[in-house]
Amino acid sequence: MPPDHNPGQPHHPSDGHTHGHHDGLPDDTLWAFGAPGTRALRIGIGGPVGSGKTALVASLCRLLADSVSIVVVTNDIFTTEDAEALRRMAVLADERIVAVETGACPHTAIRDDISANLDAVEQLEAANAPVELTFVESGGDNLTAIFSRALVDRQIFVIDVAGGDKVPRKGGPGVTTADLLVINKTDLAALVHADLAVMDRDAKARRGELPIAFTSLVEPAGAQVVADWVGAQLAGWRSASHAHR
Ligand SMILES: Nc1nc2c(ncn2[C@@H]2O[C@H](COP(=O)(O)OP(=O)(O)O)[C@@H](O)[C@H]2O)c(=O)[nH]1
Ligand SMILES: [Mg+2]
Repeated sequence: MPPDHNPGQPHHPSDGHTHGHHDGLPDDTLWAFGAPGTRALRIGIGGPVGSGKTALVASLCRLLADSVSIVVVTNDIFTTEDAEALRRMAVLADERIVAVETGACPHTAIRDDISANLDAVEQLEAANAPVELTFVESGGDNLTAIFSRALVDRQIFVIDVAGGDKVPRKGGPGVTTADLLVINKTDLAALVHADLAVMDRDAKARRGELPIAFTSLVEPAGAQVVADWVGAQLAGWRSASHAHR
């Protein structure tokens, strides 16, 4: 059970708590506020524009939605394009997908002023109850965008090989600290002369023991390795809830 959890007191970020008091705890205790298992597991999906975040959300929904109740919040700067794309792909019922329009600063809406996202998440989870898994796709901007631990329990950072094999070496908090680093578009590696072994080595140097997944989402089961990781997180979330009872 997470040491900071108190079942009698909802731990809401708007009452001034931050994730800072989690510092130094083992990663498995880093669930966002609230009792593990009493709500959906929330997973953030961040990374630069075009790296494949929406494609990953779509693939994960295709792989998991038969067995898990899923909702998705997308963040776009001025449009609801990602949400519309997911609806067109019909990976979930329309009412399970909601867009937050973030205005100028997409990273602010997932890291600093998370209230619009948290409202969207809570409303979506309530309207589609019971929800087991919530994805929050960030509006991509650059390598620095990460999610507040008050918004999501786990975060996946997606980069792609098309930017060249230097990207993991450049580091940044997404590459370095995300719970899972996805290096996408491996199908394009040869075309852009990106060396996957170099990306793997540099990413490991930045991340230590944290996991890395190479994907090609143009392949039908390209996201299976990520779906397996999500399944393991979900199992951890559920067993944390049992341990808590
Ligand atoms: N070749 C290739 N294209 C991909 C892959 N994943 C995504 N794409 C394409 O990359 C573009 C951007 O993907 P999208 O999911 O919208 O990126 P986002 O901005 O991070 O959400 C789209 O045209 C996708 O079809 C991949 O693994 N391989
Ligand atoms: Mg997108």
